[in-house]
Amino acid sequence: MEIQHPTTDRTGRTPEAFRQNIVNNLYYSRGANVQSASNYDIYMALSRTVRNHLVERFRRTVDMRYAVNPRFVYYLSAEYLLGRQLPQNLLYSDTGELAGAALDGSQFPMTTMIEQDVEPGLGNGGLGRLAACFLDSLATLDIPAIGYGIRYEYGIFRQEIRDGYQVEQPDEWLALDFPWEFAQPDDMIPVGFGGHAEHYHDAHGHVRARWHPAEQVMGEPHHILVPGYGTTTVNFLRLWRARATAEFDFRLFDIGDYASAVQAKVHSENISKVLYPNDNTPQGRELRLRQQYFFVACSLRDIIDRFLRCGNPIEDLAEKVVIQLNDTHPVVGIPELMRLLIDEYDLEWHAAWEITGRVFAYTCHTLMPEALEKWPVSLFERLLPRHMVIINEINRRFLADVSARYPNDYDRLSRLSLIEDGGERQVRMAHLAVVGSFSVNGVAELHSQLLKDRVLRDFYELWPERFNNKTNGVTPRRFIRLANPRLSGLISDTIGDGWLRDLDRLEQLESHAADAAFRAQWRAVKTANKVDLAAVILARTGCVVDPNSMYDVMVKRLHEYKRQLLQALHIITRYNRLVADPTLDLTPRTFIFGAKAAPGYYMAKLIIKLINAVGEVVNNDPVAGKLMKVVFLPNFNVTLGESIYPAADLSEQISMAGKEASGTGNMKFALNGALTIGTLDGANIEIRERVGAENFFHFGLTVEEVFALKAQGYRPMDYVAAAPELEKALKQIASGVFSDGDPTLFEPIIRTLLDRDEFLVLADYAAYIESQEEVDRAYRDEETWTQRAILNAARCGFFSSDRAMRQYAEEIWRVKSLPVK
Ligand code: 26Q
Repeated sequence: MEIQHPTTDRTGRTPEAFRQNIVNNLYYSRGANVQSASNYDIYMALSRTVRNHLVERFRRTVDMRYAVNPRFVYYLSAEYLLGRQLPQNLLYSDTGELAGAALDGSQFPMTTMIEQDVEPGLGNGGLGRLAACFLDSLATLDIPAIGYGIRYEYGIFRQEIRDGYQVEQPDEWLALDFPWEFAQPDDMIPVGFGGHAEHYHDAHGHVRARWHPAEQVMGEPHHILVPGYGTTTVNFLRLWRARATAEFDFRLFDIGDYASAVQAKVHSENISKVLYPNDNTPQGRELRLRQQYFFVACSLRDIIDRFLRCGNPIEDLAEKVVIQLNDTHPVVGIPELMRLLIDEYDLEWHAAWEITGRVFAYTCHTLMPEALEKWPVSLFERLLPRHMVIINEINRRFLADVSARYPNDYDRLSRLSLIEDGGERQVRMAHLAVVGSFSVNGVAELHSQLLKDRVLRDFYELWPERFNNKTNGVTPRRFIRLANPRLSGLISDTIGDGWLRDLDRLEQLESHAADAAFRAQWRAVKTANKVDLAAVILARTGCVVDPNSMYDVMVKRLHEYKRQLLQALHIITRYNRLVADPTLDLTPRTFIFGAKAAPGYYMAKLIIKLINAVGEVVNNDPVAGKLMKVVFLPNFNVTLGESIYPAADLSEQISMAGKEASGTGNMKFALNGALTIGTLDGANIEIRERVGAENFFHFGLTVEEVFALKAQGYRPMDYVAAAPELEKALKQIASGVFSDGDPTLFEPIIRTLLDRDEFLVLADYAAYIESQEEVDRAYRDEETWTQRAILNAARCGFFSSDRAMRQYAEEIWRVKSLPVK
């Protein structure tokens, strides 16, 4: 059959054609007409119409790559936090104006349409959002790339705040049809679990192994298009949904066993049911390991099939395929590829290991020892018996090499081993990742250095050439252009619109920082964004805030190491100063928080309650309430972030030094013209280096000082004794000032702070307060503040994910951009 490619745009780019397409979609796929249509009908018809505009580019991208057979990078990630698709796809397909014209004068305004667009929350926080930014940049750079992940039926929970407490609600993002995906039920891939490995002699008399899984599950692929900005390329994200095998469906007819057949089906399909809501603390549940193996097995099968379909021989896999592992979550891919190469493609161990080690590259996103994933050997043996045998063999050969290099160094062997001994034996996934990859990268300079010096030190001694840094970045399309259209307009009016694909051009704003007229425009943008956010705050919390006050913002996952508590102590201190002296001339501030806590993280949830409780007291105080407000915005997610970053004056990045691998919110704020108050942690250090120390409020212990203090024996009480205001704040929390006189409620918080204070909140308190006083003074000089804000944005072009992806492409992947002709 001759395949006809469309030579003209089938979708039509005139307002009339666009309108007609909406009407046709409405009529034929919704069975509705304009008179009968609901908001959702029109939203679906509009989204399908917009998607159609991307399909032609997508087909051209796929067909061209099939013909050229280039080297591909595959990004494996258990999480993707994509954010809303409609505004992005309107922008990237350049149909925003057409759509606006089509809806103009109807009862279906664009804002209503966008409100219908549900964001797929298939991730927890930084790591998942980074993956989404990377996909955006890869497409924009025309790099042949495919993202692989899991199509969770329930993404990150929806957070409600009731009586100051977090309440989790299921995220039913698929309750209505999701218009942006293409399901491919005709392209399922089988995945095995359990059973045993059998050894047999092949035709040549060689001993070989074959895995006989006890259980089989099917992976059903779903595509989401990933368009590049300002280019023809449209890549895609392939997400796997778990489906029971047809066999189960047949068994359902066996009435005698009907109930257990349905149960078995449910068991299979549970794999992609829900995202684990932990961030930076792994949960060692069997289902989680099943999720990981499920999506990795489907993805590798898919990658190899695509490779072979292009006519390549399996021995050449590493020439055409490079796989980036987003943290340890997909690391089971290493033994899985070994299994495929050895058991299914008959390669010798040595050849298979050589290929595997040239295919995988590993990104580490953590510094927390407890966040390093480990799985009990017993669980592995039961779920993936063949993989456990392969891991043991990898370990045996690896440790033999180490012994040859460091004879009789048994401590080193046990430190390096892929298996942790002593107590329950566990597979160390980060060790497996390093041993099986040719590249190991951290996500900011400091983080990469700490990996070499501490977390993975023994491995660095073995293979220094494997270690490298790739500082994170964020996409300027979503986090400036879409989130902050006012600022984007001002920037484009000033320096043209080339910055959207070349963020270093923001440098050209620098000379305008000295121009009072430009500063006034910049301020007008910020004020308008603050007015918009005030409306959001009012709608979500009922709290009235003053857009003329400083917006001091801390939005991120709730974690003790991120130290939301430090900000809470600062707020209480300010409050006390105002109550003590109502004439005090403090800079008016609005403290804005947004944070989800892992549902099982007791302390994190109690900190949310504390922040709300402090807000309750402060906001209702006749004196203090005039000069400060504390708001906690429920359900912080990508969409909410898009209305918060543009409105912030001050960005809080106050983790204990040595704990935040990079942070990416810090970049989003700086690019939107907020100043940062922060510790010398993660990418804060690089932001400060670039914007200049005079445009950054830094405080607190450095990593070296943190280590020294801990080594010498940290005594939190010393810091309480030295700071009467701190002592007072703690006493207030402990005595029930923020809990209607109940001294028990926040006792656990007081206890962790006074007993152990693992994250040195009290040690950094005084420096933080002092730095906040400096912020107060600086904010009063409006012109200088604005100048500093402009310089922050102008000097942060480096933090574009385009730059990050270029570095990965050149320095790790050796993949080239391949524009669609
Ligand atoms: C693992 C096993 C079982 C269940 C959950 C997990 C799990 C899930 C998510 C472990 C960790 C995460 C997420 C980690 C994360 O978001 N890390 C952040 O990554 C960002 C991007 O590199 C950095 O900017 C942040 O500093 C880092 O905290």
